[in-house]
Amino acid sequence: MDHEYVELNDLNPFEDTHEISPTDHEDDFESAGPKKNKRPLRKRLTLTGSILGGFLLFLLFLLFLKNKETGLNTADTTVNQKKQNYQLSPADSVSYSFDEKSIIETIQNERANNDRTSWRLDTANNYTSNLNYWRNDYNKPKERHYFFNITHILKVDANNAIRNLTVINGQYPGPLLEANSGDTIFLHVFNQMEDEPVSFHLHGLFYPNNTFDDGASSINICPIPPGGTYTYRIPVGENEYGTYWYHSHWSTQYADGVYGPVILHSPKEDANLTAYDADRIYVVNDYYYEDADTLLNKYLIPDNENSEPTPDAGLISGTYSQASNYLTLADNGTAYKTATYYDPKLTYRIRVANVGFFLPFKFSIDEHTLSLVEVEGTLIEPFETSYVDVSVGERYSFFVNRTVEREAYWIHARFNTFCLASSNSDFSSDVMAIVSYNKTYSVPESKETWRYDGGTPKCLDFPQSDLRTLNAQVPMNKNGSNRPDSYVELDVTFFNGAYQMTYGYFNEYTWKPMPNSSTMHELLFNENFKNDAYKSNQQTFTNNQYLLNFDTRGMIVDLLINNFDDGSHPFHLHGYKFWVLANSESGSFYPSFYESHPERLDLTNPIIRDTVSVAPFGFAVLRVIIDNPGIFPFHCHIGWHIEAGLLLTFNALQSEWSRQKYSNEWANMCGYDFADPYLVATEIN
Ligand SMILES: [Cu+2]
Repeated sequence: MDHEYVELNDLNPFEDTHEISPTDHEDDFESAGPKKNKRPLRKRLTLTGSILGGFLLFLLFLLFLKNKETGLNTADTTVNQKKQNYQLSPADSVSYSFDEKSIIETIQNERANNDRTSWRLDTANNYTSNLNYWRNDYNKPKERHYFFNITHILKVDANNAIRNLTVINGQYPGPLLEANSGDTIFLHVFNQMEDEPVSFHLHGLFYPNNTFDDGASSINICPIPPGGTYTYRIPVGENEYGTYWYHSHWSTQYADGVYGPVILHSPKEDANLTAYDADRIYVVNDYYYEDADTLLNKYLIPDNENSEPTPDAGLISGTYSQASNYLTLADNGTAYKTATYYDPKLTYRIRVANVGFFLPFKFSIDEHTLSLVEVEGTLIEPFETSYVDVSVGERYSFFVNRTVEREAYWIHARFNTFCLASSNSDFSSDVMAIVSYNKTYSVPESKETWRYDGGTPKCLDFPQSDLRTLNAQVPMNKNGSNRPDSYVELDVTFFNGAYQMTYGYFNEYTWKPMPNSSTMHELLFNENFKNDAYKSNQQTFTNNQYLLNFDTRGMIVDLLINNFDDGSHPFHLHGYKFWVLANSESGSFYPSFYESHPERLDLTNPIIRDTVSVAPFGFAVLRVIIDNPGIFPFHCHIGWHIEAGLLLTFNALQSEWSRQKYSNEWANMCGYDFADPYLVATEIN
């Protein structure tokens, strides 16, 4: 047991304080473990020096017992020890630690003064890349070690609401992760929560030869149980660069704060872009005043078709207050809006990601044009626009040009409330942040040009045909036809099933997470599951897992998605990017259309991306080449819809990935009996 580990628990300021007797304490540890839908009382132990030694021995003994029961290895793999181990090879290994002790002390001091603001990450600084640092390391592959400590912070005054957040290293939102192409990211996670598992997914990354660590709970991996640690090893391919993000892939957890941006740098990318000397990312999300698991339990109830919880607010890089008086405070109000300074002498590359749970938004900067150059790691022919629509999970980067010179401007993320099932009059859909070109400035007037035109309300994304991949050719069948080697028709619906519960369906299949295991784990170790999936059947459905099995390297596969639902769905495929051959707000696409309606396909240089929104009653045709072995979920990225089962799984090249190495830690994490809010929700009658 590492001394610092105990000290952190002892000092934990995220927990309400009260004195407890040794007897209470014993009960607390004996009943440690997951508790369904019930947050245990937070307790802080205040121990005098005389009983500290005895307590430590007692704790070690309990941990020993607990390890014997669960197979967990919490005693000898603390984050601190791992940090020391990895520092043994300094030549090619860099650690990015965080000063947790300093954050804790600051928060404690603040609470003593009845002031709670330092739970906020300073995103105006943290979400700015140090380009020289990364460029100096080009073509020198390194291990990049990041350390995440996951806790709840209770009753914070977070953007107009007193609520609990789930946070990384004591702050909200999560820190920027960066790497160069060819590096390997090691994400060391210590789950310090008592009541929830956690799992991390880096959205859009390919995880070459290691999809065991993709992080999708109960699909690629079992989540990290309360008190557990795990290290995700994430190789970054030579051709992986651009704008990404990470989030918890456990249930609805990322809506409570477990997310952040990712930037991958590359000389190959730089060579194709205008030279730039500053790089900044904004993450934008819809925001709820209640915990996501509480909202999920209200959403997944009988006879509640398509009534997703309505967000209460929107945030830009973790901050925005809807209260108008905050917006008039140019300097004192910086805690209530994100204010970023642009040096007028520099060329800025600006990135934006929708890290939300439900709604798309329209991103713009007053009196600026945006020149889009990159979409989800794909370089495009520069596209000039005054705004860009961003659905959940999508990312863009662009250069900006001022059309009028002022000292400051508003950024707008205009949320599309036409996508809501029911309106919320408190939700101000125009979410704002500041860009200033002077270090001092007065608050500008809003010059937003978007107006509701009175037409039919629509929940639509950017026209994908405006986005043209740079220097690319669509992979075509060797026989010269428009048809791929194989296609899969996917009809998307939401309808009432058992107990009048509404679920999301691909064809007749809805997903439920496999309890206490993962699809990948079952495919490796469960003979029945393996035999079923691994026959020559391209489509199988076992234990609520809808699998598309492709075991020929290089085969071209099209997904023909017909959306028969009245909502938009931003679909995301893990570990791959797809060519958007078609994406239309009306009509359908059937296999005979390859010959009868070839005009519905864009076969020149359409956009290649990992997330695309399919309009209500619209369709999309997405083409992939099967070249990355592993297990990859394909799902709607609206958090509520994942939990409603709108998810299937690619089983790509099983003959290859099943021979890859996985760690004992990966295999041993399954079998832990964690509480599953999804299962709790479905128990309601
Ligand atoms: Cu959806």
